[in-house]
Amino acid sequence: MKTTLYQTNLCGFCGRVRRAIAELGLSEAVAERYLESDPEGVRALSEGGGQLQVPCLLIERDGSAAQWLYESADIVEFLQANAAQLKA
Ligand SMILES: N[C@@H](CCC(=O)N[C@@H](CS)C(=O)NCC(=O)O)C(=O)O
Repeated sequence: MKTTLYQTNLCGFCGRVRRAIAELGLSEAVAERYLESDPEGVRALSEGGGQLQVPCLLIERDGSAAQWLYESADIVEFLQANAAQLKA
């Protein structure tokens, strides 16, 4: 499973997810894209996820369609539930 956090620097909801990533020891496991400096990321989020809202966690699993998970609380819950697998 591969995960990528789409975010911006100033968004407080993104900061909440970044803190959870750090607390769970997932900094190496979750890739990050900062949309202020990533126009291709803006396009990918908008077209793939369907909404230009951050934070959004892209979850890619072998053999499954990509999942675009919005809402900081839902992202934190997903990371907590899957931390062991993401670190493996
Ligand atoms: N309830 C959402 C709120 C996210 C949110 O409001 N993000 C802002 C940036 S701080 C945003 O992307 N706004 C653009 C939009 O919603 O279209 C969460 O907890 O993730």
